[in-house]
Amino acid sequence: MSKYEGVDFYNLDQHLTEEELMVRDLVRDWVDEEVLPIIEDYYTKGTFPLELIPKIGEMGLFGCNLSGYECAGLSNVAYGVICQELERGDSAIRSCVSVQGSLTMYPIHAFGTEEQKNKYLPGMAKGELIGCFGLTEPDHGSDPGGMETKAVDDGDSYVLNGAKMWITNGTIADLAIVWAKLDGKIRGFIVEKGDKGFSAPEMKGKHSLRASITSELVFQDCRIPKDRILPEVQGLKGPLSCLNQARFGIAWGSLGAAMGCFHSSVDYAKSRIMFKKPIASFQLVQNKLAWMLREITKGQLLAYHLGRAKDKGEATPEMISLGKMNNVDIALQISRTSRDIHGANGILNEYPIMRHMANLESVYTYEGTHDIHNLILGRWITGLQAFE
Ligand code: TGC
Ligand code: FAD
Repeated sequence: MSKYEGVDFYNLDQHLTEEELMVRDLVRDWVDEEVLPIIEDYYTKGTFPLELIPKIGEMGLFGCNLSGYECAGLSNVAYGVICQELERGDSAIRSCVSVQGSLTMYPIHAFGTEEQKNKYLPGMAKGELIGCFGLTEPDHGSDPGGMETKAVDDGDSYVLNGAKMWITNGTIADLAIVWAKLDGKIRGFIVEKGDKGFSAPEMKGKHSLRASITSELVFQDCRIPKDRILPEVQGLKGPLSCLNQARFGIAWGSLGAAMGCFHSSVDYAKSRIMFKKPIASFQLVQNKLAWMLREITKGQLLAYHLGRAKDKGEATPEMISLGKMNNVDIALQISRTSRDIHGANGILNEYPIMRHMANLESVYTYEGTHDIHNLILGRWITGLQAFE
């Protein structure tokens, strides 16, 4: 395949700062050199490339848009372009970084005590400690407010009982942010690997995100010290605030998967000869390529504007929902069109297409399903909630 040079039809690069361009190029080269050569193998084996974690830490990508505690303090747009480049490698790599930064470091940073921040954040920024985020339960996915995991106040400890499911990084995590009801109110707790009564068995049998670790979290009379509660937030807005951060990253990340598929499609269409001509010379194929570029370009403008709004503190949850749902939707459609352009070859692991397509099926569902985001927008438009 030809060297990947990015997709920038509307010259968005002119609006990125030097720092944003530098980090984007650093991650782009790293993905080309260290991720793409190994990822199909990990995907086939169904395991996560753990050896990448120290380098991700060294590059300062974990919690990169947080400040202090040895975090890089980059802009939200920088975080976005990082997610974009990582997901061109594989959604699993972006997922690992999203969960670590947006879903585990962010709640400690936003809602934790000074002691908690000092204890966990520097190690997490370096990738020495890995975190996960336990919100979803076997019977509560789109409606996390119905969660059944409970915490009970017992002297100098809290005792947790319940189960979480579909938890990215769960089995490899050193700590988990676990959302549970204490006296009927949702609270965030920090559970550490090795806490008695806590286990995190890996879930197997996935056809999607195969290079990502997905786990159950099980709490059976799991006793944790009182100083492991996140004191500064209660209610569903705690976990939902974290989701704003991660959904924002996905709005960018999904574009990376789409760009990878587009790049492969252009290359393939120019070299594949049928009816004695490159298939790129046929109008129907050009129509598909033009449509891909159109949707990627619109998605980029949306993500960029959202990022600058987030940098100014002006990105609302509904704006983030629109970004996540639109960009994942078009990325999934682009991956399917790309598979079509590659013909039978499109199903081979020689090309990244089916891997991206299968991954994007999960991305379409996690962090709020496509239709949950439709309903969030429907509520914003009409003032009427249609969830129940
Ligand atoms: P609702 O009445 O809307 O809100 C309850 C309270 O939360 C506040 N709130 C938010 N706060 C911050 N950010 C947001 N986006 C917020 N949305 C709502 C709201 O103001 C209210 O606060 P207060 O103070 O009045 O109590 O709640 P609801 O029960 O009607 O639920 C709304 C709904 C359905 C939209 C929400 O439950 C939802 O988003 N469901 C989807 C669940 C979801 O996205 N789960 C994701 C799990 S984590 C994951 O998938 C990680 S994948 C990681 C990877 O590998 O990359
Ligand atoms: P359901 O809620 O059962 O939804 C099924 C279908 O019903 C969907 O089409 C949905 O849109 C529709 N639906 C539901 N409610 C309504 C409604 N009111 N109106 C109309 N349609 C509706 N969770 C975590 O907490 N942490 C993680 O790290 C994490 N990682 C994940 C990794 C992977 C690979 C996957 C696949 C999931 C992960 N999740 C994680 C869970 C994810 O957030 C949930 O799968 C998601 O929120 C949807 O929940 P559900 O799968 O139970 O689907």
